[in-house]
Amino acid sequence: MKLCYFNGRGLAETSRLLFAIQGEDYEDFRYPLEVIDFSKHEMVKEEFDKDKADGKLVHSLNKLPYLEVDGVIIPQSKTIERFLARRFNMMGETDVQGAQIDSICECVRDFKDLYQKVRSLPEDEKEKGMVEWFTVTLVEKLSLLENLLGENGFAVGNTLSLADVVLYSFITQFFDNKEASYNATLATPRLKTIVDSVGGKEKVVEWLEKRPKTVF
Ligand SMILES: N[C@@H](CCC(=O)N[C@@H](CS)C(=O)NCC(=O)O)C(=O)O
Repeated sequence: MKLCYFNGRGLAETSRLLFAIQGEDYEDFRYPLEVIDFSKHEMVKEEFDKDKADGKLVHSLNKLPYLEVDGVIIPQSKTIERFLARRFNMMGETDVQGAQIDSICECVRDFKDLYQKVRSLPEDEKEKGMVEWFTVTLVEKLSLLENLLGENGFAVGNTLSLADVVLYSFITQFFDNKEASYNATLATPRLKTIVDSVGGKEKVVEWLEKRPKTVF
């Protein structure tokens, strides 16, 4: 399989984590990307732009990431994550567990969308907005999410699933202020246990050490 994205963590990193945990070989293709001004989305990505202009990316609607499997192009990061999770037996043991896993991942997606509103606050309101987000809003959201999580160290069922990896990735990889996001889990022991347990996995530690160091 070939996972194609920019040279960043972004929308591809959860899939890369799934590959790392599974110990599965794949091509981790990364278009070069030079960030000029992140806040204004100013970036140089000449090779991507050329392939896009040459019509080479139409099967992913000119967007990244995509996953290539047996010559088939699969776009959309969440679809790729669920596909890999199914392949790696990380979508639960029943269709109901699969739906529970999916729900948790969608909750995380909602939280990320909500956070984008805080990120786009005017500069003079941002600092206050961030404090409020990490100490009140996120803590409240995580407390509600805690009700969906299992008590035995896994989000759903008795084995590691996509939900565990998505939760780990959300708390430890997504935010700029990683200390604040981790601290927001202190009142949610089930979630914290999951985050600590995924982060303690040898294959995850190895991947974090060996992956390219990128700005996002
Ligand atoms: N919903 C899509 C969004 C894909 C997307 O917007 N990707 C961005 C990079 S994060 C992209 O390809 N941007 C290049 C461009 O729009 O020129 C997903 O989750 O995969």
